[in-house]
Amino acid sequence: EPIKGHVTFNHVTLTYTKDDDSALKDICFDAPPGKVIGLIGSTGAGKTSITQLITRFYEPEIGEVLVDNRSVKDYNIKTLRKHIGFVLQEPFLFSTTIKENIAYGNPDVTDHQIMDAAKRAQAHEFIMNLPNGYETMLGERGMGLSGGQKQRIAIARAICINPSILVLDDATSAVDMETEFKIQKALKEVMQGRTSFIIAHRISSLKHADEILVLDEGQIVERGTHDELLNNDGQYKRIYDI
Ligand code: DGT
Ligand code: MG
Repeated sequence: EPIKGHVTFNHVTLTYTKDDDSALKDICFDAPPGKVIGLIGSTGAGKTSITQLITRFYEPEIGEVLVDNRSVKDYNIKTLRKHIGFVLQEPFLFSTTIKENIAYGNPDVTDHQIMDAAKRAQAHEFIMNLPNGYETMLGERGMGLSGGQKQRIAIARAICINPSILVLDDATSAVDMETEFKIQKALKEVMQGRTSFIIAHRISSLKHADEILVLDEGQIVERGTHDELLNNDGQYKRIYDI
């Protein structure tokens, strides 16, 4: 049965080390397929930790994490991870061609799919302006590309994986707002019926999320849509006003 990507957290508490405070405290939310969930909050608030529990990179101390109403513990970990796409702020690129970098981890992908993914990730145009287009060789860790260009290559890679759950962890931080908006629109289209998490520091990145969770010191302190949160006059509004 295909994974749809419905993610549920039931009273999840995560403690990395015994002596430390919990990194996550009593986290509850429901992310049905088709929805875009935004995560915002100051550094160390627990945003990345939440997404790492979905892949069972860590186990919660208390509570449970469900995918499609089934505990992540009951999944074969490889199967589970195959269905979750992560794009990180500083993506890992290899010293090979752009094309190989986009296809990385997905040997079956066709040239057509690679180009389509690059278009959606707003990467096609700059790739075509490189001396050898998709065959352009990158240096170590993607040398030769800007931070925002590397991020867009990584997003194209994630699109090719066709994930049931997509996590963008500060993945468009180096991309201008207009391009970011185009990428998000394209992702919303490709992720139809599946679930996306967008972690961001700037509020403009989350404007169109279906639900935004505002985290502070491991707790969800506010939740709602962009408009609802602006009306709340809480932490989200304060970040917005800066
Ligand atoms: P960011 O990326 O700087 O905006 O911060 P978040 O919101 O992604 O925070 P996160 O989830 O990385 O960290 C939450 C807390 O957990 C923070 O106090 C650091 C701690 N923490 C994160 N990862 C680890 C880990 O692998 N080991 C230990 N011991 N602590 C960790
Ligand atoms: Mg983080």
